[in-house]
Amino acid sequence: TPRTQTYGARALNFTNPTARLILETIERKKSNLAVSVDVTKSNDLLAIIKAVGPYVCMIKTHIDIIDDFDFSLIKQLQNLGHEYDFVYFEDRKFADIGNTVALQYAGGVHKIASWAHLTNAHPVPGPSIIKGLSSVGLALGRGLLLLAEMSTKGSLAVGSYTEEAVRMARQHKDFVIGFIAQRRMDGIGSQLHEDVSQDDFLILTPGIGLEAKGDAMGQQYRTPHEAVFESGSDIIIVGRGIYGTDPKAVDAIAAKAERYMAEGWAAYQARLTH
Ligand code: BMP
Repeated sequence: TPRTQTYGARALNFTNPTARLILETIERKKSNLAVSVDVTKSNDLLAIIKAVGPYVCMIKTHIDIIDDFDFSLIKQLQNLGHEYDFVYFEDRKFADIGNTVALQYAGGVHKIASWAHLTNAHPVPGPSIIKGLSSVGLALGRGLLLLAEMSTKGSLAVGSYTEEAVRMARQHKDFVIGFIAQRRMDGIGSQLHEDVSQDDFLILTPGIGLEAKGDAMGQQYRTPHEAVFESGSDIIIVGRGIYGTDPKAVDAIAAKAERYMAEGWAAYQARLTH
């Protein structure tokens, strides 16, 4: 099963080029760490990416929180991506009708589809949201994650909602390559007599922290070991646990990234042999 396959071997489970690129990058860099850089100044964003670049397979952005955004920032982000060998995940959380999300994904100020390898969507509108986004992203080789679960206290993405999200993904495996979730989704949402044993989806897990248990706004943290070893997650997403409160403290930020990378990889290696 995917849980005990190496990342490199799993690249062959996918036809989507972004899924393959992510798995090959993880294998090459021996890092299943994604850093979520939620800062509001372009210069801080670039400085943090430079600091963590050697230790990550992925950088997750919220491009719409950048106060001084100018499209020239994108070229600089792409250069760093090539220099340090990681992919971009724009955490846009699309949630509208197909026609609207296609416009939001392709255009506006941020032109997400033109640079983000990966983005995500809430399954709440139903399969039409995948149709809308794939009408833009599929031909570009992009990938989509569905938010099957969330890390926050009181999340409504549970039970049959989560199951339906997995069913939607199974119907669109060319474009939907995985989930934002807190655990593996293997077998979840499968219909009677359906063979889903060969299904592979990437599980990306936010709400990861080694020190805090949560924040003042409902975020809940688990450790890399809990996520990757116990729950079978593939990629840990870490934000404030790495960049802390001072975006200028780049040495400390690099050291933290190295630590999370080591913890995430150790948990994966333990998983392979258990
Ligand atoms: P932090 O590690 O600083 O708590 O940041 C977590 C990041 O992951 C944020 O960018 C947030 O938007 C995102 N996220 C989350 O925390 N929980 C989810 O369920 C889904 C998310 O995208």
